[in-house]
Amino acid sequence: KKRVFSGVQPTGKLHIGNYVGAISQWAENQDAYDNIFCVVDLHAITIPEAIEPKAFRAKCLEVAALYIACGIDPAKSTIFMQSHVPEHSELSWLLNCVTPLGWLYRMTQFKAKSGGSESVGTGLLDYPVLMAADILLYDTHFVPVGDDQKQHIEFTRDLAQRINTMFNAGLVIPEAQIRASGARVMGLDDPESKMSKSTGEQKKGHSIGILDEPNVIKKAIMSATTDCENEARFDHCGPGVKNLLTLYEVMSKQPREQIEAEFHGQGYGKLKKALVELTVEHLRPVRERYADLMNNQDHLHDVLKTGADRARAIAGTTVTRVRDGMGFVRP
Ligand code: AQP
Repeated sequence: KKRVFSGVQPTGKLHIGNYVGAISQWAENQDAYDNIFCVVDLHAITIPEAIEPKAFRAKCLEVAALYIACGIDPAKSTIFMQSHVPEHSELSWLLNCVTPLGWLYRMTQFKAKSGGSESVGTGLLDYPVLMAADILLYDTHFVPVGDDQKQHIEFTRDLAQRINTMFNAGLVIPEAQIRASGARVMGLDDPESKMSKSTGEQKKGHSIGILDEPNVIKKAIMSATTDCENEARFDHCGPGVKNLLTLYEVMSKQPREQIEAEFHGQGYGKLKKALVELTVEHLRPVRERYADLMNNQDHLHDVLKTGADRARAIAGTTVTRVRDGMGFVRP
């Protein structure tokens, strides 16, 4: 089987964009691949000002539990905490030394998150190298992610090619797996910008949290920004309505023509109400499974331990290959 690797940072409020763009895809395709899913806690500290240790620890466990609650089956997929596998940090250093600085300065995520400030941590600039290490450690073929991660996957491919050429490291060149619809869910309050975990935590009505209660979901969708016409056709409507239609499409799995026939020319109230119902019912079992998992955290810790053991076994062989290629003396 081909191998899949992906992860989510344990920061902010996990939202329907993370679910649609990433986690639900992982769950749906589980049987087709050898799956490795990681809670990327080392990435989360690239903005250290946002870290409060007690809340951070809880968030890491929350994300691991959410993976399972969203349908990732530990019997089929390896689930682990990035910091439990030290090879991520080690390969990251080896890759750092062959990464041209200019490649990192070009990354749009760094530009957006640093805002041009020189006082941000070096880890923020280095984020794509750690992500490349995550992916390359497991000889990954496919990386299912949202649209915003495209540039980081391109970077990973370029870096793998560079180290293969320089040191014959034999790294597998991965490919991004980005869904055709729903790869970039937009903010409900501002359909011009991507739905984001940090904004979702600060601003009510920006996102639909995966764990939000039905009344919170209802409020967010009913107050979503739409435009003043009555267009509900995918190729002719404004960005706010397109966002709602796309969420409806992904969760209902109905063809576009059927959705357009149902909602076009009807006023957006009908679309919003139907989307509330669909979203609440879609996320209800996730919330219930999540509550069960948090009530018995021993199971969660067992899953993470088993996952880290398997991940380490694979990661260790890759690091040895790269070390050998570079000419390090074996311990
Ligand atoms: N709005 C989105 N639509 C579709 N997919 C999305 N993803 C993120 N936002 C959307 C995908 O979710 C996965 C995990 O995200 P992450 O934690 O690695 O990345 P992120 O960019 O930090 O997430 P946020 O929500 O944008 O957080 P902040 O507020 O910190 O910037 C990835 O596969 C990502 O593509």
